[in-house]
Amino acid sequence: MSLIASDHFRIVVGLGKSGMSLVRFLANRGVSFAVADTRENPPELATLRRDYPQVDVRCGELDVEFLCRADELYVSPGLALATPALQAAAARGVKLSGDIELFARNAKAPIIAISGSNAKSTVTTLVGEMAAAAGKRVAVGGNLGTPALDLLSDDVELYVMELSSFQLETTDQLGAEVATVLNVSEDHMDRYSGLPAYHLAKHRIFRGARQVVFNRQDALTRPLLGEGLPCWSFGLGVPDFKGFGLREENGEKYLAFEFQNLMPVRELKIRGAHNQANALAALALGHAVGLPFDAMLSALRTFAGLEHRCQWVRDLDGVAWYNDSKATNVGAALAAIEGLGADIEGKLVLIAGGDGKGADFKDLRDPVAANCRAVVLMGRDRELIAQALGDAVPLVRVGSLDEAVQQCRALAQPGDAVLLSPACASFDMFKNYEERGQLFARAAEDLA
Ligand code: UMA
Ligand code: ADP
Repeated sequence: MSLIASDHFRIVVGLGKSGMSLVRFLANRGVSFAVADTRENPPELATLRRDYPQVDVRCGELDVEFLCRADELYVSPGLALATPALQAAAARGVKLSGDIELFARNAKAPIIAISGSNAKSTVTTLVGEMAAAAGKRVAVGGNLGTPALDLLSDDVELYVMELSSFQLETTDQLGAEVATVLNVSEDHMDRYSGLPAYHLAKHRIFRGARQVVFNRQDALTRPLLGEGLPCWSFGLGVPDFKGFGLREENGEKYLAFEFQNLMPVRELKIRGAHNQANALAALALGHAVGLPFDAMLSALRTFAGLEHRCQWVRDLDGVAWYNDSKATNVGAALAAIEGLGADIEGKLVLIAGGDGKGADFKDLRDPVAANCRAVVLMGRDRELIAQALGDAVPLVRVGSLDEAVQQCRALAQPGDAVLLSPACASFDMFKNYEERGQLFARAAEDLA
């Protein structure tokens, strides 16, 4: 039975991947609905017309009168709730909701809910692999991969969901078995009035949660409403009661839980301190839902990381090339610069720049000065980064990614690493971060 009233009329706003999953969900349950999108030709229009020709679709500027025919709007995470037409409809009593709210109301298995400014996809995938290693029928998705509603099935024993702040804005009661915000640093400042508003959106993940995981090294990850809930923690320090962390014994560093060493850190395939934190977060989430340690540790031993996240591309003349195209904000680039910078003999030659989404780049200056030989800058906001970096290291401006790769070849010395970690979104020059990463890897591989 679906927990959705069938006598109401809904409008799906936004016809991308999540919009199309809403269409399938509502159509399968016989709910009456229409679709709107501000774009003249939204990505799923052809699919909708082919599979659901009877559905009324309005493309182009949102029409408030049309929206007000609905009791409830399911708004794409890609559209700001502050959009005037949505606010006008809300002011006239139309409820604004989203796919994750519907997912939560209809999911029958426990949900592990994962948000944060960075590391969401890595931790979500890792927890999914841990659950699979433990023999659970697990469904993994959300902001990553398959849209939430497409995962719903009576067969699923555990949902592992990556959730963005945009998705959480339209979610009232998630009711997760365990929820976490992995870390909080500036991102999407073009959608939020500032860090407090973004922080508030992320913390909606804790609504209705039965357990919480927080990061001991980031106070902004502690739930504001967590009083009385069982709390587990992770961090790179020595763990205490209900904590996951690192402990050193006889010169060997271990992943540890409370007073028990679990596994030597060197057995992890993923590199860098940030990835040790990610492994600990995944262990904490898995432990909270009762996954056994042996299965979780075996998943940790085999997980080699995701594409475009500090991914090794090749070695050439003593220089290693890394693709970290997924670093679409300053916090992610900082983790890569500091994590990789500490791991190599020489210095980094960094490629940065793109669509900065309104970020402040000043936090890059000191880590860049400490770890980089030079920075190659490209994209729309390259001058903003140049201003923030000042005279920390030599800066080279380029007009294309191919030119950036050529410049890095000339600048890097044996022992160095070239790192694409842009601290920016890719949309000013590329279709998405995947395309940026693939083009970088191809250009690096083509170097002779
Ligand atoms: N758009 C319009 N008009 C509309 C609707 C959308 O102009 O009426 C534009 C907006 O610029 C928007 C973009 O289209 O940003 C994409 O919107 P969409 O509705 O087509 O998006 P979906 O394909 O449904 O993808 C969304 C998530 N996208 C965003 O949050 C921007 C996907 O996350 C998610 O995988 C998918 O739902 C399934 O759940 C992507 C993402 O970039 C990967 N997320 C951000 C991030 O990770 O930083 C939050
Ligand atoms: P998300 O899904 O939140 O974007 P990903 O797992 O895709 O997270 O990683 C995105 C980027 O974040 C990577 O490119 C990496 O450099 C950086 N990163 C990974 N782990 C951490 C961490 N624990 N803290 C900060 N940044 C991280």
